[in-house]
Amino acid sequence: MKKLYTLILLLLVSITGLCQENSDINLFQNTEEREKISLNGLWDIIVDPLENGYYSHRLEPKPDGYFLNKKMKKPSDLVEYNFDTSDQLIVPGDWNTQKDKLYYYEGTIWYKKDFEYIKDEQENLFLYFGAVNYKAIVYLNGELVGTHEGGYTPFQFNITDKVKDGNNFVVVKVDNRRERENVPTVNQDWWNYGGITRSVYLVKTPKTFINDYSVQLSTSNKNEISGWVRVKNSSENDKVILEIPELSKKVEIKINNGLGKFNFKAKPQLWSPTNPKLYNISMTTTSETLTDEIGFRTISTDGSDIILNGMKIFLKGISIHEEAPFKTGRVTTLEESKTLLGWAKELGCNFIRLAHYPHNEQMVREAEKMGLMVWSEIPVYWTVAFENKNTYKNAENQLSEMIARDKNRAGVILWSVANETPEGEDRLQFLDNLIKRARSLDPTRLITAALDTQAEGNDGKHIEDALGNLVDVIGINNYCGWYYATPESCAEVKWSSKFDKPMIMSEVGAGALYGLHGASDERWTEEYQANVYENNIEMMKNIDFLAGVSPWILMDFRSSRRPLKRIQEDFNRKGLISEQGMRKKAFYTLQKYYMNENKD
Ligand code: GCB
Repeated sequence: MKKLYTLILLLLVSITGLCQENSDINLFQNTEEREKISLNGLWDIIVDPLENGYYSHRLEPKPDGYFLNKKMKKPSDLVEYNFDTSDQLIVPGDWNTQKDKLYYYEGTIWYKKDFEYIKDEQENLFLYFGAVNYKAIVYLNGELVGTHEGGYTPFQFNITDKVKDGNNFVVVKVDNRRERENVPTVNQDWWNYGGITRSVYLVKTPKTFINDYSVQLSTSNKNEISGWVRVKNSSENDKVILEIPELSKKVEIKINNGLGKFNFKAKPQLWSPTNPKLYNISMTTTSETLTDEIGFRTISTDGSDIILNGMKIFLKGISIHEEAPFKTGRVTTLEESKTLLGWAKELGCNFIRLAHYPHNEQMVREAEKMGLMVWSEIPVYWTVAFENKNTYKNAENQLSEMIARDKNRAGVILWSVANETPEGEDRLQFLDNLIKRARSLDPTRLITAALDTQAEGNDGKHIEDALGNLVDVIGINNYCGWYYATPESCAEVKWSSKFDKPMIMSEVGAGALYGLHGASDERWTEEYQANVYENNIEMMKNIDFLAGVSPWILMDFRSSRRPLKRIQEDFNRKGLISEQGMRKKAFYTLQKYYMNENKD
């Protein structure tokens, strides 16, 4: 029966052609490895809480807004702003932690950067942003080139026809105001770091260029590698040569209407946490060669088990926010990502939950190299406006951009569509649509969501939220011993589920201030936090459908919901490590559990 179902699903996928190669998202694969000019560094900025540089006093868009980057030419000129003598901010980076007066700022800041360019008729030029939180309106030399909404995914614009020989300037209006219809919505338990938070590049390509590709194990035969490559401005008879030297493969791919599909026999070593093997690949056309590192593996479920490469695996994980260790603010360097991931490894993890939005690409690539399986999610968090069509479109776009960027990462095993959303018809329809979209873009990975909607019975907790029907793996967020009950009572809590599916305890935890010691029933002490972990671990050992754990959270992180002075000081203190890198007692409690856990 199961086999028949899989067969029908595969047929449907191939008949309808619903696959990532047909995605309308236009994003480069592997931007870091392309020929590019970095626009990172200092940008001139103007803080504009009233959007004076955008709207007239009649609240109409100004034709001569700040994006024109006007200069005074003669003494009688009136120009009430000047980028060249303004403040500056570093890109990539959030603005909140760069200037004290911007700590709480939510609104518009204009960014401007000058650059020199020598035009080459044989080339295309793109302006690429790793991420801007939240809304970006982008101008080149005073002309609009495009807009983007959503703070955690990349976007790019073709500026070949707009760039000039010599001096050019980019202006970006960045607005991180929270709005009810946005994704995320107005309330969230993390800092709303604004700004151009990830790298900005000018990416050069030949006229005919490889835009995107997918290379992975075939879903129907694990002795085959299959995929596709998309070539822009291709002509008839164009081809791409795909090489994987270590597997002695050199494959010629014919391009038809910009798309080339391939499928060939190969027996690569499979990627896994204990052997995170990646292969160097290259793709060559007559005008360029692109390289990447690709891992191959299979991921599926069987009843309540998660199956990696045909074998059951228990996910020993930890949740992580994209917050920089030692200095707070957004992660901006590879070293910061490596520090966070190194701590996860030290804990004994083979899995990380990257909460609550797509983290930067280097983080995902580094995790993959270190043998960490990844849960990646979009910020459909709490009570987004499920009934609103534009909110849905926005969420779907963020999901599609996340999948477009990371579809080649063997490390990513789970796409999560939501966190702690309240039950209801609009929500179920919204998430059903998102899940269908995720499956159509990527039929090779598992879909999950974190739920906090468990029913209470005399016999314990019961998982019956209808969302459980739609996902492959059920994430459960539960704070026994912190938001309810005493820590000691947690060991006895029993769980049951209506679904024959794997469950990941995607959040569990308690707050503690590093260095605060006391009794194990005294809030905020390291002892209390460790007590909560000890008892929740006992509880989890009794859940026979438990396939993994990712407690909340690796490191203390900034949140404007956490005002308690002397303890929180604007930090959510549920970290196992303080923001200064100090390990709390519970770090060792979880480490001991993972080191002794031989379920996989
Ligand atoms: C949750 C949320 C997470 C919060 C956490 C907490 O359930 O998913 O974003 O930070 O609880 O600390 O309350």
